[in-house]
Amino acid sequence: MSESPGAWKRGTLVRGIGSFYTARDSEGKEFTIRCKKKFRRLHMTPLIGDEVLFSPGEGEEHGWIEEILARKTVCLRPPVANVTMLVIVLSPVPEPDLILTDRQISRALAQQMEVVIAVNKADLDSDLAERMKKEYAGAGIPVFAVSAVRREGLEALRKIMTGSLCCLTGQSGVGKSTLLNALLGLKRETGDLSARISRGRNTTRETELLEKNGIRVMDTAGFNLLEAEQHLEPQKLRERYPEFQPYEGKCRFRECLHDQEPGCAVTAAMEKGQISSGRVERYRTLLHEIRETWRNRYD
Ligand SMILES: Nc1nc2c(ncn2[C@@H]2O[C@H](COP(=O)(O)OP(=O)(O)OP(=O)(O)O)[C@@H](O)[C@H]2O)c(=O)[nH]1
Ligand SMILES: [Mg+2]
Ligand SMILES: [Zn+2]
Repeated sequence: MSESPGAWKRGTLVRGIGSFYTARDSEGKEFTIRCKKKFRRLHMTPLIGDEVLFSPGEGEEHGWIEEILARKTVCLRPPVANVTMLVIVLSPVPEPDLILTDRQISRALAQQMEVVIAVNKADLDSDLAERMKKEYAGAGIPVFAVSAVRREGLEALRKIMTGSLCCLTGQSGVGKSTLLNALLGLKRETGDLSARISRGRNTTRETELLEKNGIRVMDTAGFNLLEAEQHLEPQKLRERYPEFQPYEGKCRFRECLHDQEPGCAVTAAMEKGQISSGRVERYRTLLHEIRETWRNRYD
């Protein structure tokens, strides 16, 4: 094994199973490497998307992760590093859970990630994408209508994804893996909806970073729940709503949280139809939840 830093290589973690990871170097060559114990002592878990320095193994032998380089961004759910564009996939079935979507948007924007929404299965319902466009226009989030099975609407999505490290996320069964296959021209495993429910688990269980034709994108396991954010001050939440920004400082109270305060400019804008009422209502639900978590933070 090459022990000296001079023999270390640089790569991106693209897959991982247990303590074994696959690093891909800039030429696309893959190496199996393991995580050294020192990282566990430092409470550092390598994440897919991490840039690492590693000592390659000799022959069949695996190598070792030597350093994890500073992360640009980090997500806990799905657990990934360095994502610069979050692609939230929604579909008519399973039905969108917009509070889950808003939680993801809020966390992504807090790290200056770009966010786009892909409304898949447009072949089943062409209306949903239009509704989502209205819902998220104020937040400046582009919405794309696509059908992974009919291969429709893919070009516009490919175009916006090019040049970013993208991560597909969304509930189980919305078609993330099918969409990724269609975007990159691959044939990876996807799952039948009824089979999934009877098995009670996701089709995709491991995060994987795929690269082709200048697109770098992660497929992740779907999830249906995201816990309240810990350590977020309630008054910081409003900063993550781009559509509130034109009204900040215009409420009667300087510290207005846009909840039920009288003279609230956000409420007035919502009543005039200038801000989506759904976004405001879900913001308030999240605000109450974060307040509760914040109040109990020392328990
Ligand atoms: N009608 C229709 N069905 C689709 C489309 N895209 C995917 N599906 C179906 O949706 C089901 C789930 O697709 P997957 O790609 O496995 O979903 P996933 O989001 O990756 O799910 P997890 O890996 O469990 O998170 C499969 O039966 C797909 O054939 C689409 O554009 N239209
Ligand atoms: Mg999948
Ligand atoms: Zn207000």
